[in-house]
Amino acid sequence: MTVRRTLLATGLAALLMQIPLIASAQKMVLKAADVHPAGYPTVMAVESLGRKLETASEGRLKVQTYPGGVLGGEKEMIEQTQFGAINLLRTSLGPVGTVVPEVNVFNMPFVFRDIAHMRAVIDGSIGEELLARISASPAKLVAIAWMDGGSRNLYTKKPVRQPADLKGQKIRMMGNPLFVDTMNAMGGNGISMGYGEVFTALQTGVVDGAENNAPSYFTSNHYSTGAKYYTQTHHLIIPELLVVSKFTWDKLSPADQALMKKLGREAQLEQRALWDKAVADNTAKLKGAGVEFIEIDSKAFREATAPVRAKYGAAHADLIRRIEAVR
Ligand code: GTR
Repeated sequence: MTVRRTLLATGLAALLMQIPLIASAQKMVLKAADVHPAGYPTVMAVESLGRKLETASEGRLKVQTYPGGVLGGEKEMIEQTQFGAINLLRTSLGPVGTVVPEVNVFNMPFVFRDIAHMRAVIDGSIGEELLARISASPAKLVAIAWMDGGSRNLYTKKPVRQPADLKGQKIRMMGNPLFVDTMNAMGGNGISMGYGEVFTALQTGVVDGAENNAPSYFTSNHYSTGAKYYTQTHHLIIPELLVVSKFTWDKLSPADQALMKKLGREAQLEQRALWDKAVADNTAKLKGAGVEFIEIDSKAFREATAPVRAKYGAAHADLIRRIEAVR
Protein backbone atom coordinates (compact mmCIF):
# COMPACT_ATOMS: atom_id res chain seq x y z
CA MET A 1 0.00 0.00 0.00
CA THR A 2 2.71 2.40 1.09
CA VAL A 3 4.82 1.47 -1.92
CA ARG A 4 1.83 1.99 -4.22
CA ARG A 5 1.14 5.37 -2.64
CA THR A 6 4.74 6.42 -2.96
CA LEU A 7 4.77 5.35 -6.58
CA LEU A 8 1.56 7.22 -7.20
CA ALA A 9 2.89 10.34 -5.50
CA THR A 10 6.12 10.14 -7.47
CA GLY A 11 4.17 9.71 -10.68
CA LEU A 12 1.99 12.66 -9.86
CA ALA A 13 4.96 14.84 -8.96
CA ALA A 14 6.65 13.89 -12.22
CA LEU A 15 3.49 14.75 -14.10
CA LEU A 16 3.17 18.11 -12.36
CA MET A 17 6.78 18.89 -13.14
CA GLN A 18 6.06 18.25 -16.79
CA ILE A 19 3.32 20.87 -16.98
CA PRO A 20 5.49 23.98 -16.56
CA LEU A 21 8.06 22.38 -18.84
CA ILE A 22 5.55 21.95 -21.64
CA ALA A 23 3.88 25.32 -21.11
CA SER A 24 7.16 27.20 -20.74
CA ALA A 25 8.07 26.34 -24.32
CA GLN A 26 6.40 29.64 -25.25
CA LYS A 27 8.63 31.88 -27.37
CA MET A 28 7.81 35.56 -27.53
CA VAL A 29 9.22 38.98 -28.22
CA LEU A 30 7.39 41.35 -25.90
CA LYS A 31 6.72 44.78 -27.32
CA ALA A 32 7.38 47.26 -24.48
CA ALA A 33 6.22 50.86 -24.74
CA ASP A 34 6.85 54.09 -22.86
CA VAL A 35 6.20 57.78 -23.60
CA HIS A 36 9.64 58.62 -22.26
CA PRO A 37 12.82 58.68 -24.32
CA ALA A 38 15.73 56.22 -24.20
CA GLY A 39 17.85 56.84 -21.13
CA TYR A 40 14.85 57.78 -18.93
CA PRO A 41 14.79 55.76 -15.66
CA THR A 42 11.60 53.84 -16.52
CA VAL A 43 12.92 52.90 -19.98
CA MET A 44 16.27 51.78 -18.55
CA ALA A 45 14.58 49.67 -15.86
CA VAL A 46 12.43 47.90 -18.47
CA GLU A 47 15.49 47.30 -20.68
CA SER A 48 17.21 45.70 -17.71
CA LEU A 49 14.11 43.56 -17.05
CA GLY A 50 14.29 42.48 -20.70
CA ARG A 51 17.93 41.40 -20.43
CA LYS A 52 17.21 39.37 -17.30
CA LEU A 53 14.11 37.81 -18.84
CA GLU A 54 16.07 36.72 -21.90
CA THR A 55 18.79 35.13 -19.77
CA ALA A 56 16.40 33.44 -17.34
CA SER A 57 14.24 32.02 -20.16
CA GLU A 58 17.30 30.96 -22.18
CA GLY A 59 16.32 33.22 -25.02
CA ARG A 60 12.67 32.21 -25.29
CA LEU A 61 11.32 35.51 -23.99
CA LYS A 62 12.71 38.82 -25.18
CA VAL A 63 11.72 42.44 -24.77
CA GLN A 64 11.84 44.97 -27.58
CA THR A 65 11.45 48.52 -26.26
CA TYR A 66 9.57 51.29 -28.07
CA PRO A 67 10.37 54.45 -26.11
CA GLY A 68 9.61 58.09 -26.84
CA GLY A 69 5.88 57.58 -27.43
CA VAL A 70 6.48 56.09 -30.90
CA LEU A 71 3.48 53.81 -30.41
CA GLY A 72 1.20 56.71 -29.45
CA GLY A 73 0.16 58.75 -26.44
CA GLU A 74 -0.35 57.15 -23.08
CA LYS A 75 -4.13 56.83 -23.49
CA GLU A 76 -3.71 55.13 -26.88
CA MET A 77 -0.96 52.89 -25.51
CA ILE A 78 -3.20 51.76 -22.67
CA GLU A 79 -5.85 50.84 -25.26
CA GLN A 80 -3.31 48.96 -27.38
CA THR A 81 -2.17 47.06 -24.29
CA GLN A 82 -5.76 46.20 -23.47
CA PHE A 83 -6.15 44.38 -26.76
CA GLY A 84 -2.65 42.95 -26.88
CA ALA A 85 -0.96 45.06 -29.58
CA ILE A 86 1.46 46.21 -26.86
CA ASN A 87 2.61 43.47 -24.48
CA LEU A 88 4.34 45.44 -21.75
CA LEU A 89 3.56 49.03 -20.86
CA ARG A 90 5.06 51.48 -18.45
CA THR A 91 2.45 54.12 -17.81
CA SER A 92 1.54 56.67 -15.21
CA LEU A 93 -1.27 55.54 -12.97
CA GLY A 94 -3.02 58.81 -13.90
CA PRO A 95 -4.72 57.72 -17.15
CA VAL A 96 -5.19 54.16 -15.82
CA GLY A 97 -7.74 55.70 -13.45
CA THR A 98 -10.09 56.13 -16.39
CA VAL A 99 -10.20 52.36 -17.04
CA VAL A 100 -9.80 51.16 -13.42
CA PRO A 101 -11.59 53.88 -11.40
CA GLU A 102 -10.70 52.40 -8.01
CA VAL A 103 -7.01 53.33 -8.47
CA ASN A 104 -8.02 56.99 -8.47
CA VAL A 105 -7.42 57.00 -4.73
CA PHE A 106 -3.68 57.08 -5.54
CA ASN A 107 -4.33 59.80 -8.13
CA MET A 108 -5.91 62.26 -5.72
CA PRO A 109 -4.08 65.51 -4.94
CA PHE A 110 -2.11 65.49 -1.67
CA VAL A 111 -3.15 61.93 -0.82
CA PHE A 112 0.45 61.10 0.12
CA ARG A 113 2.29 63.22 2.69
CA ASP A 114 5.52 63.07 0.68
CA ILE A 115 7.54 60.78 -1.58
CA ALA A 116 8.74 58.61 1.31
CA HIS A 117 5.12 58.01 2.28
CA MET A 118 4.16 57.04 -1.29
CA ARG A 119 7.10 54.62 -1.46
CA ALA A 120 6.16 53.00 1.85
CA VAL A 121 2.61 52.54 0.55
CA ILE A 122 3.50 51.06 -2.85
CA ASP A 123 6.18 48.78 -1.35
CA GLY A 124 3.77 47.43 1.25
CA SER A 125 0.53 45.49 1.39
CA ILE A 126 -1.64 48.33 0.03
CA GLY A 127 0.59 48.53 -3.04
CA GLU A 128 0.25 44.77 -3.59
CA GLU A 129 -3.48 45.03 -3.12
CA LEU A 130 -3.87 47.76 -5.72
CA LEU A 131 -1.78 45.84 -8.25
CA ALA A 132 -4.08 42.85 -7.65
CA ARG A 133 -7.19 45.00 -8.04
CA ILE A 134 -5.98 46.31 -11.40
CA SER A 135 -5.24 42.76 -12.55
CA ALA A 136 -8.63 41.51 -11.34
CA SER A 137 -10.54 44.38 -12.96
CA PRO A 138 -12.13 43.94 -16.42
CA ALA A 139 -9.46 46.26 -17.91
CA LYS A 140 -7.36 43.37 -19.32
CA LEU A 141 -4.18 44.70 -17.73
CA VAL A 142 -2.00 42.63 -15.39
CA ALA A 143 -0.12 44.98 -13.08
CA ILE A 144 3.28 43.57 -12.08
CA ALA A 145 5.14 46.50 -10.53
CA TRP A 146 5.13 50.09 -9.41
CA MET A 147 7.68 52.68 -10.37
CA ASP A 148 8.51 56.09 -9.03
CA GLY A 149 7.08 59.22 -10.60
CA GLY A 150 8.28 61.68 -7.95
CA SER A 151 6.07 64.65 -7.22
CA ARG A 152 4.40 66.87 -9.78
CA ASN A 153 4.89 70.62 -9.65
CA LEU A 154 3.51 73.51 -11.67
CA TYR A 155 5.43 75.18 -14.47
CA THR A 156 4.14 78.42 -15.88
CA LYS A 157 5.22 81.48 -17.83
CA LYS A 158 4.32 83.80 -14.93
CA PRO A 159 5.41 83.05 -11.37
CA VAL A 160 2.80 81.29 -9.22
CA ARG A 161 2.95 81.37 -5.42
CA GLN A 162 -0.67 80.99 -4.38
CA PRO A 163 -3.96 79.73 -5.88
CA ALA A 164 -5.01 83.29 -6.86
CA ASP A 165 -1.95 83.52 -9.19
CA LEU A 166 -3.44 80.73 -11.32
CA LYS A 167 -6.61 82.67 -12.10
CA GLY A 168 -7.33 82.59 -15.85
CA GLN A 169 -4.31 80.39 -16.60
CA LYS A 170 -4.85 77.35 -18.78
CA ILE A 171 -2.83 74.48 -17.35
CA ARG A 172 -2.36 71.18 -19.16
CA MET A 173 -3.29 68.13 -17.09
CA MET A 174 -3.14 64.40 -17.82
CA GLY A 175 -6.19 62.74 -19.38
CA ASN A 176 -8.42 61.94 -16.43
CA PRO A 177 -11.27 64.23 -15.24
CA LEU A 178 -9.85 63.98 -11.72
CA PHE A 179 -6.84 66.08 -12.78
CA VAL A 180 -8.95 68.74 -14.49
CA ASP A 181 -10.98 68.99 -11.27
CA THR A 182 -7.72 69.24 -9.33
CA MET A 183 -6.42 72.15 -11.40
CA ASN A 184 -9.76 73.94 -11.29
CA ALA A 185 -9.76 73.58 -7.51
CA MET A 186 -6.18 74.90 -7.37
CA GLY A 187 -7.34 78.12 -9.05
CA GLY A 188 -6.48 77.59 -12.73
CA ASN A 189 -8.29 76.14 -15.77
CA GLY A 190 -7.37 72.51 -16.24
CA ILE A 191 -7.00 71.39 -19.87
CA SER A 192 -6.69 67.69 -20.54
CA MET A 193 -4.15 66.83 -23.27
CA GLY A 194 -1.72 64.04 -24.25
CA TYR A 195 1.91 64.41 -23.16
CA GLY A 196 3.18 64.57 -26.73
CA GLU A 197 1.09 67.64 -27.53
CA VAL A 198 2.18 69.76 -24.59
CA PHE A 199 5.37 71.20 -26.10
CA THR A 200 3.57 72.77 -29.07
CA ALA A 201 0.64 73.82 -26.88
CA LEU A 202 3.04 75.69 -24.61
CA GLN A 203 4.86 77.23 -27.56
CA THR A 204 1.73 78.44 -29.29
CA GLY A 205 -0.01 79.59 -26.11
CA VAL A 206 -2.81 77.02 -26.31
CA VAL A 207 -1.87 76.47 -22.66
CA ASP A 208 -0.05 78.77 -20.24
CA GLY A 209 1.58 76.05 -18.25
CA ALA A 210 1.62 72.42 -17.22
CA GLU A 211 2.78 70.32 -14.31
CA ASN A 212 5.16 67.44 -13.93
CA ASN A 213 8.16 66.02 -12.10
CA ALA A 214 11.67 67.36 -12.84
CA PRO A 215 12.83 64.50 -15.13
CA SER A 216 9.74 64.86 -17.36
CA TYR A 217 9.88 68.65 -17.32
CA PHE A 218 13.51 68.49 -18.42
CA THR A 219 13.51 65.64 -20.95
CA SER A 220 10.37 66.94 -22.69
CA ASN A 221 12.05 70.33 -23.15
CA HIS A 222 8.92 72.03 -21.84
CA TYR A 223 11.15 74.37 -19.82
CA SER A 224 12.49 75.86 -23.06
CA THR A 225 9.08 77.25 -24.12
CA GLY A 226 9.07 80.13 -21.66
CA ALA A 227 7.31 78.12 -18.94
CA LYS A 228 10.30 78.56 -16.68
CA TYR A 229 8.72 79.19 -13.28
CA TYR A 230 8.64 75.87 -11.44
CA THR A 231 6.46 76.16 -8.35
CA GLN A 232 7.07 73.39 -5.83
CA THR A 233 3.44 72.56 -5.10
CA HIS A 234 3.97 68.75 -4.93
CA HIS A 235 0.23 68.56 -5.54
CA LEU A 236 0.30 65.11 -7.13
CA ILE A 237 2.55 62.21 -6.15
CA ILE A 238 1.48 59.60 -8.67
CA PRO A 239 3.26 56.28 -8.88
CA GLU A 240 3.95 54.75 -12.27
CA LEU A 241 2.88 51.29 -13.28
CA LEU A 242 4.25 48.38 -15.25
CA VAL A 243 1.48 46.34 -16.84
CA VAL A 244 1.36 43.28 -19.06
CA SER A 245 -1.48 42.84 -21.53
CA LYS A 246 -3.89 40.18 -20.23
CA PHE A 247 -3.76 38.55 -23.69
CA THR A 248 0.01 38.16 -23.37
CA TRP A 249 -0.19 37.10 -19.72
CA ASP A 250 -2.56 34.26 -20.52
CA LYS A 251 -0.10 32.86 -23.05
CA LEU A 252 2.66 32.64 -20.42
CA SER A 253 3.14 29.52 -18.30
CA PRO A 254 2.70 29.89 -14.52
CA ALA A 255 6.48 29.68 -14.21
CA ASP A 256 6.98 32.50 -16.73
CA GLN A 257 4.31 34.58 -15.01
CA ALA A 258 6.11 34.13 -11.70
CA LEU A 259 9.38 35.11 -13.40
CA MET A 260 7.77 38.26 -14.82
CA LYS A 261 6.49 39.21 -11.37
CA LYS A 262 9.87 38.65 -9.77
CA LEU A 263 11.65 40.70 -12.43
CA GLY A 264 8.95 43.38 -12.15
CA ARG A 265 9.66 43.73 -8.45
CA GLU A 266 13.39 43.99 -9.17
CA ALA A 267 12.70 46.62 -11.84
CA GLN A 268 10.68 48.59 -9.26
CA LEU A 269 13.74 48.89 -7.03
CA GLU A 270 16.22 49.42 -9.87
CA GLN A 271 14.10 52.22 -11.30
CA ARG A 272 14.01 53.91 -7.91
CA ALA A 273 17.78 54.23 -7.74
CA LEU A 274 17.88 55.53 -11.32
CA TRP A 275 15.02 57.89 -10.49
CA ASP A 276 16.72 59.55 -7.54
CA LYS A 277 19.77 60.15 -9.69
CA ALA A 278 17.67 61.55 -12.56
CA VAL A 279 15.83 63.94 -10.23
CA ALA A 280 19.12 65.31 -8.91
CA ASP A 281 20.73 65.55 -12.39
CA ASN A 282 17.69 67.08 -14.06
CA THR A 283 17.10 69.57 -11.24
CA ALA A 284 20.66 70.81 -11.65
CA LYS A 285 20.25 71.03 -15.45
CA LEU A 286 16.94 72.91 -15.15
CA LYS A 287 18.51 75.40 -12.76
CA GLY A 288 21.50 75.73 -15.07
CA ALA A 289 19.11 76.52 -17.94
CA GLY A 290 17.56 79.40 -15.99
CA VAL A 291 14.47 77.70 -14.55
CA GLU A 292 13.37 79.42 -11.35
CA PHE A 293 12.38 76.95 -8.63
CA ILE A 294 9.76 78.66 -6.48
CA GLU A 295 9.67 77.15 -3.01
CA ILE A 296 6.30 77.59 -1.30
CA ASP A 297 4.26 76.22 1.56
CA SER A 298 1.68 74.22 -0.41
CA LYS A 299 -0.93 74.40 2.39
CA ALA A 300 -3.23 76.76 0.45
CA PHE A 301 -3.21 74.39 -2.56
CA ARG A 302 -3.83 71.41 -0.31
CA GLU A 303 -6.79 73.09 1.33
CA ALA A 304 -8.21 74.27 -2.01
CA THR A 305 -8.26 70.69 -3.30
CA ALA A 306 -10.19 69.22 -0.33
CA PRO A 307 -13.42 68.99 -2.42
CA VAL A 308 -11.57 66.85 -5.01
CA ARG A 309 -10.49 64.39 -2.31
CA ALA A 310 -14.03 64.40 -0.93
CA LYS A 311 -15.49 63.69 -4.39
CA TYR A 312 -13.11 60.92 -5.50
CA GLY A 313 -12.32 59.51 -2.06
CA ALA A 314 -15.87 59.14 -0.75
CA ALA A 315 -16.20 55.53 -1.82
CA HIS A 316 -12.75 54.60 -0.43
CA ALA A 317 -12.76 56.04 3.09
CA ASP A 318 -11.33 52.87 4.58
CA LEU A 319 -8.49 52.62 2.08
CA ILE A 320 -7.64 56.29 2.62
CA ARG A 321 -7.48 55.75 6.38
CA ARG A 322 -5.11 52.82 5.81
CA ILE A 323 -2.93 54.93 3.48
CA GLU A 324 -2.76 57.69 6.10
CA ALA A 325 -1.79 55.18 8.78
CA VAL A 326 1.30 54.06 6.81
CA ARG A 327 4.42 55.62 8.34
C1 GTR B 1 5.09 61.71 -16.59
C2 GTR B 1 4.79 60.25 -16.59
C3 GTR B 1 4.28 59.84 -17.95
C4 GTR B 1 3.17 60.72 -18.46
C5 GTR B 1 3.49 62.17 -18.27
C6 GTR B 1 2.30 63.09 -18.56
O1 GTR B 1 5.51 62.09 -15.30
O2 GTR B 1 5.95 59.52 -16.30
O3 GTR B 1 3.93 58.49 -17.87
O4 GTR B 1 2.00 60.39 -17.77
O5 GTR B 1 3.95 62.45 -16.96
O6 GTR B 1 2.21 64.12 -17.92
O7 GTR B 1 1.49 62.77 -19.42
